[in-house]
Amino acid sequence: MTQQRYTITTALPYANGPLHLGHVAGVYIPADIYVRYLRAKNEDVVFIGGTDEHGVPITIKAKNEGVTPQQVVDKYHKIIGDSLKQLGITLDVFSKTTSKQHYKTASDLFKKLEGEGAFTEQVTEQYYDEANNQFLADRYITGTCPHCANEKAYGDQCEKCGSTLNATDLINPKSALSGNKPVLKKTKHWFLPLDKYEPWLKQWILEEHKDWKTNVYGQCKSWLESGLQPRAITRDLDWGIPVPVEGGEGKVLYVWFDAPIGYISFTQELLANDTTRKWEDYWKKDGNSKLIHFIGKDNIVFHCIIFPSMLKLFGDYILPDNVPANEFLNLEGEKFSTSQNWAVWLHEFLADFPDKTDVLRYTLCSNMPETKDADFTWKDFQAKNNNELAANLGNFVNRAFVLTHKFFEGKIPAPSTLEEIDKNTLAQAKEFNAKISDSIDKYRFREALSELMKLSNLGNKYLADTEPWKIKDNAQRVGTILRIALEIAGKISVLGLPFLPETTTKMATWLGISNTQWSEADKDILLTDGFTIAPAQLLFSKIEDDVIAAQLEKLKASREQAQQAKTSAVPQKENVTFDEFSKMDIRVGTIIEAEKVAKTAKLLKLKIDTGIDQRTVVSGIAEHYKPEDIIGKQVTILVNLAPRNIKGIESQGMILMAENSKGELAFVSPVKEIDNGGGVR
Ligand code: B3M
Ligand code: ZN
Repeated sequence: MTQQRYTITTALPYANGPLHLGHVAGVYIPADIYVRYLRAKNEDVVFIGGTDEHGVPITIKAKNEGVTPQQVVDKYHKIIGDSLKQLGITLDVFSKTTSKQHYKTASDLFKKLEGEGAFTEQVTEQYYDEANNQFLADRYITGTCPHCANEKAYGDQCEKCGSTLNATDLINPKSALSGNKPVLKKTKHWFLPLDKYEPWLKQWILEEHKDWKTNVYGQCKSWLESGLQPRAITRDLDWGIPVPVEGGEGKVLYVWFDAPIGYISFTQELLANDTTRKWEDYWKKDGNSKLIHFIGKDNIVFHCIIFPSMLKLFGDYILPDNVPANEFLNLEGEKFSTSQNWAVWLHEFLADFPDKTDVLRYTLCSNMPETKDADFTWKDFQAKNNNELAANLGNFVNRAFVLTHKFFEGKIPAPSTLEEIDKNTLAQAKEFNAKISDSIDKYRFREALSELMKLSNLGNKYLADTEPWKIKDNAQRVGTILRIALEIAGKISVLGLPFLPETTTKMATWLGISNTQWSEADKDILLTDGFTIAPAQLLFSKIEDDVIAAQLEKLKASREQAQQAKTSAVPQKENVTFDEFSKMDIRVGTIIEAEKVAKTAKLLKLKIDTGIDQRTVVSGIAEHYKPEDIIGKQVTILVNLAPRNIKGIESQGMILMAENSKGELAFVSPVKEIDNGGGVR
């Protein structure tokens, strides 16, 4: 049998924005821990990543910013790639789905399957913008939601009530390109007949993969039990990989068809000039590789059902051995939201905390959303740094180093006779290799990391129990104790490498350990007698309260900014003529009386001196202004609005108000006093 190999993939983020901590905790940290662990065990691994550069949202972003889609994806590919590198994510390749190789591989595979009759073709009716001569992707159609009457629902989803929609469900559909009403037009698409694969998928997942994580298995089960439908794998769009067969003109492959093929094409790019390894070794059955996809929960169906069906069709390809998908990470108790700018962006974190990459890795791993959604808070980040990394691990290593310098001039002492406590401690320390390995093998990264911290606890406790600093006239005993403490630090430097690569690499260097292979941690003795260790230095510096407060402030401020940008981004209403505008008689007036309207929360009854008369206006501002505070204020009033009866009061006109993104209202008042009755034009 060929030697065991591993093909490890990370979900390809869309290149239309930077990464936030949710992506990192869900995908990259667990994948990198797993891969570093495999490499430390001398396993043969390829670690694949890159950006997903197709799809409608990228074209929309480009259009909004007045640049080409290629410019958008190039920009974010770089930001994402750089930030992952800085975080110590050791991908072997970080490519993009706009690469030449990818176009070739994806087209070839499509052509092959098409030639074999693997797809079905269907003609459907889709919205078409006649002014722009093009079919409209669902995201390019807006209209009124049939469920909640939101007038700005998209053709695939209403963001107000959360319903999934078909573009044809929208009332009053409008093209986002021309603003016109789109027309329905026939178009042909290729479909992947997933229904045909249902029996096989049921057997393969539900029977043969009971070992998958419960959240993953459960989602697959519910998909499979509700019945699979054929899925369109082509789109009418001009951004993507052209459909490479006859009749495909003007159409591209659906982004979710080409993106997972990226894992294959990126492996091809990685090994193109490799003389000892071939890409097939990591993808074809006789290469004996285990394929493992690290993804977030929203990608489960694509990686467990659709891509495996494709791989099976490709022929002699391997299928995923496991898909350890994570749930979501929240931020300060709320969902990450790109549009609301409620996010900690990885590249910004790295700019603010360039020396805290391990602290981030630690925080996100110890709080990984493995079985349920988890929460990142800045306070927790601070606590993990100060109370766990600095106070436990950092303190232990520092004490062992300080004492070795104090009593042995920094030279690693040779051990002598072992007492009971020494033997016990060494025996306990020895168990950690198996414990941590077992947890990582089961994709339980939180558990693995907590074991690592227990090893550090063991070291701290050993020093506290033996109190070497109190021993008088027994250098041998002190030497033995310090040697054991340093050996535990050595073990941590080996077993901690997947989690805290920067810290543990430092520790290994300080201790003179050159071989950090995983199996080394099984040894009682890792260190060399007499080696002069580095001077004692702090592994982790404390994070002060003001640093955390500043981050919380920044988070809130950026959300407010996003909200403001959104308000100003409300689309302009239809044009009016100057004559139409001139019909409105808007004047400056002064509030001379104000009182609440009984039994209402929002209404105030105002008396306004308009310069022409004194009149009553009912205004919905009671939640924003107290009656006593506004007497004497100048406001603007539309005086020729037809009188309306509001709660039994005749309202003669309307006060003009400005509204911010939070729905707060403010009077529109002249900035210098104007005589009542002064016109507004
Ligand atoms: N780009 C969706 C996402 O970023 C998609 C993943 C592709 S993995 C092949 O969540
Ligand atoms: Zn709705």
